[in-house]
Amino acid sequence: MKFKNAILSLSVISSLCVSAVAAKKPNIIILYSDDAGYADFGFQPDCAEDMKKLTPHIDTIARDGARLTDAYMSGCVCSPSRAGLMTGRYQGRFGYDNNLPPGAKNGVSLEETFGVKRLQGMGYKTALIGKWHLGYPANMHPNKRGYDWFYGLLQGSRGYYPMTKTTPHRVILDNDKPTKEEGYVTDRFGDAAVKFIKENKAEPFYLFVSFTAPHSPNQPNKKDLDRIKHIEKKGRMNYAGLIVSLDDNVGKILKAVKDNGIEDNTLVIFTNDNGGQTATGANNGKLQGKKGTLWEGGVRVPWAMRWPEKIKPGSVISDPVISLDILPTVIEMSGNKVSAGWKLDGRSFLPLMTNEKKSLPQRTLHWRQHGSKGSIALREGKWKLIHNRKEAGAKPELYDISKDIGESNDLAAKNPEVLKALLEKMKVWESQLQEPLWGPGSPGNEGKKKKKGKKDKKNKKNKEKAVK
Ligand SMILES: [Ca+2]
Repeated sequence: MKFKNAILSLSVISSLCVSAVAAKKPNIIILYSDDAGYADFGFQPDCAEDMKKLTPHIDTIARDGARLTDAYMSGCVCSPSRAGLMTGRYQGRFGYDNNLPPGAKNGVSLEETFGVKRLQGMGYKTALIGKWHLGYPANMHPNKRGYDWFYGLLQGSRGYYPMTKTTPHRVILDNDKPTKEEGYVTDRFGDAAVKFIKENKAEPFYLFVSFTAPHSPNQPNKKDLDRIKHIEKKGRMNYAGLIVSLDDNVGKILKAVKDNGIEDNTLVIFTNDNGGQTATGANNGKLQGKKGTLWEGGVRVPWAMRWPEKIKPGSVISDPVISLDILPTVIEMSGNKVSAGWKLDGRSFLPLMTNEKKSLPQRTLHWRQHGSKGSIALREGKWKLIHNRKEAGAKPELYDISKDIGESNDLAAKNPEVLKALLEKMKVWESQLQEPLWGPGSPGNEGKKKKKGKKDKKNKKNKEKAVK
């Protein structure tokens, strides 16, 4: 009898241990690049020839996990895209169609709750390393929106080398304290991420590494010049240098995850904030358009993710996924439920990661920029509808994205019924949005012409002085 009781106790203890292990919440790491090209990563099937060997570390994320073929951001430029991802809501719902100008008094409305704030309340240790670009006022600071630790810049970009003259929005802050100008910026962010992982390995954490690379200015690390010398065009070569450093630092972070023994229980997502900026050297491959447009080249992004416990190595996920889905996925992974009251726009892609499902029910994805007179687009199944309303006389165009990823063959005239139904959906969605709170399309901003001379002078004044 005693023996039986002992066996029973042992089994109770062991089942308690099992449930304790099972209950350990997974860690989340989001590695976010800035303005990178769709064809500029080795893991992309149509990777540009000159970049094929430059991203070995990022490529391992796809190799050891999954590559997404139809991944999107909710915005086509930096700031709105981040606003959507971090709140889990279409940013147009709170007037965030446009980029946030340097030093603006606005930001993400204080009525919106950042997803990370919810995770903080669910026992996650949270950090944002790198670019913020979601509000300058003190009450919109990352520490106020749910990040325990902020190590980065408030503005949208900065020089990669120490600056002789910095500003409160460009300097790298450690929470609210300016740090000394030293080191190469991408390395500083990689090192900070490693530090955070080491210090927080024992608890579930949510780490968002918001690299500024490869956003301009194109200032590669001098030590990397040999690795990019095969690229002839100078702009493209220097851009590639930013990518090389990004990849090295992703490698550093992946190594820290392994060395700290948390690899199996950590989801790592690598993606990019908007379409590639071809003007500064990015290559979007077959996609039409670039950053700042609603063509696929403006919103479709490279995306790889790894989670050894759940994702089978070498998986390919082709069901469309949008950045708005990250928050509901992470909430589900943490063992919690999304509340209807949060009014999120995305849905969890957990069943796609675990291969429980190959696809989820069809839905409609939407985009808009510059308010009700700006461009608007949607995707539903194989169809992409785009209306560049800013161009005089432009009509809605319809593409079969499954066969025509480059959006070159307009099928609107041949499919009037599809066009009509999708236009109606577009109208219903748009009726739920606010006009932009600032910038193009905001009240009082319509028809405003840029004062070119004055603006150029201002830009020159603000130009960063990088010390190399
Ligand atoms: Ca960007």
